[in-house]
Amino acid sequence: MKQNDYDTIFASSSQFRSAIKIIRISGKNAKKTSSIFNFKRPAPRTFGLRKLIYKDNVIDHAPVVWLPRGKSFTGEDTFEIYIHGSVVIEKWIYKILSSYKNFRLAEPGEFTKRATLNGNIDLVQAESINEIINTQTEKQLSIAQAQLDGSLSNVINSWRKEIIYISSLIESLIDFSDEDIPEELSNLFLRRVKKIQKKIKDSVNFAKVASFIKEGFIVTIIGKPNAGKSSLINALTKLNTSIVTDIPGTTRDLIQQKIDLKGLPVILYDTAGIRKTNNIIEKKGIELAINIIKKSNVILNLCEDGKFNYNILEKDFLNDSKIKIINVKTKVDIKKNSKKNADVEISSKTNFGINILLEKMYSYLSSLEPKETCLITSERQVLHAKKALSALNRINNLSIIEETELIAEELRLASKHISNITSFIDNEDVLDKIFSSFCIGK
Ligand SMILES: Nc1nc2c(ncn2[C@@H]2O[C@H](COP(=O)(O)OP(=O)(O)OP(=O)(O)O)[C@@H](O)[C@H]2O)c(=O)[nH]1
Ligand SMILES: [Mg+2]
Repeated sequence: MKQNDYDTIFASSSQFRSAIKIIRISGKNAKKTSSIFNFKRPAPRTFGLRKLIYKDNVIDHAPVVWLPRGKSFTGEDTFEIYIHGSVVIEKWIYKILSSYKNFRLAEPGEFTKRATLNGNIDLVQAESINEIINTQTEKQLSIAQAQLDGSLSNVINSWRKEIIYISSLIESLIDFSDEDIPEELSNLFLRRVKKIQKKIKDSVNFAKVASFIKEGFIVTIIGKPNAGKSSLINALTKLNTSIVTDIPGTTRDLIQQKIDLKGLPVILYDTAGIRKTNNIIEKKGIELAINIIKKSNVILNLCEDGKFNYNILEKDFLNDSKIKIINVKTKVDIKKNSKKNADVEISSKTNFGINILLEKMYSYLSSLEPKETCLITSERQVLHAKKALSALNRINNLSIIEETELIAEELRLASKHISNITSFIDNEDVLDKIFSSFCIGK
């Protein structure tokens, strides 16, 4: 533990004016809070309404809670003071506390870091606390909650146990001489290896979807100049997000707007119409359009005459089955009776077909969503899972009979990487990195 981990730290629940602010004081000297502010310490874990007084000045009337070590979030002695949410009261209390030896303002995430160091929560749970605070959709919240309540940690521990079990199988093989390794045992070994490889691989794959759930699925509107792309983004967002004119080549920049599609975060992109041009600005816009197409989950391929042009899509993407292309015929309020080869017909002017289009986008994107919520999500978690998977995959090329020791070594490595997902094993750099993205007070 670093020297400053012995300090008593404090911070409030928010930096802004609010109805109530909770000032949390945690550490070896937290107990002194009651004598500093001249009030009687309530019984542990019960609210007591107190007058906070410092040098004869009344600072506030506030409920206070005393949480002795072992039964607090951080695991340390903790006081919580529920002050009226004034910045003046907050700053005054900070000033007084700071004047005492070994008291200081907490760093970002420092309370959670202490909870982790004291073994109250594991790394996955610590990360989930930040996720919960930053969550923007219900699905994202349920994934983060599953991490906090330990369900994900249980899954990860079950992987580790399985790898240890497989190790024990391989250890028992070492005892046999080469010829008479029982076939059932080697079959059992291979079956179990395959199974755990699949489990971890599925999780790594789902992590990608989890990142879309977090950052937003990408839906890109493309089509020839004047096809009605900007009018559509405006209709979908119900905002004047993008400039609309009857001059072909109006949009050059990538215009982006986030929408909430029945709980799914979606980033909509309006792009420059794709055509051959010598205009340098338009060319750059078309480049941007092509780049975002490659990252998209869904492409809305717009066309006003129903002759959908796949040139651009065919070249690069149609073999990527993960990108869903929806052919959208536009301006149906004016152009009628054309060929019916569109997936949806819309008019951004009258809103005809807009809800059907949203429904189609939703049904595809929600089909990508993993059904379960126990998912690894952070880059750190994915990195360790991938390393464990590589070690397990290397076993495929090893001989059970001749390379038992090497297999055992790969299994040890896999097990170590899996453990690293939930525990930090004296690596404070990992902790510092995780907690630096937290807000103060957490
Ligand atoms: N009647 C009618 N006109 C539309 C509709 N959607 C777009 N327009 C018109 O078509 C013209 C081009 O619309 P935009 O939305 O700017 O088309 P765009 O695809 O963004 O064009 P660029 O940015 O130049 O590539 C404008 O004059 C719009 O008013 C529609 O549903 N009905
Ligand atoms: Mg446009």
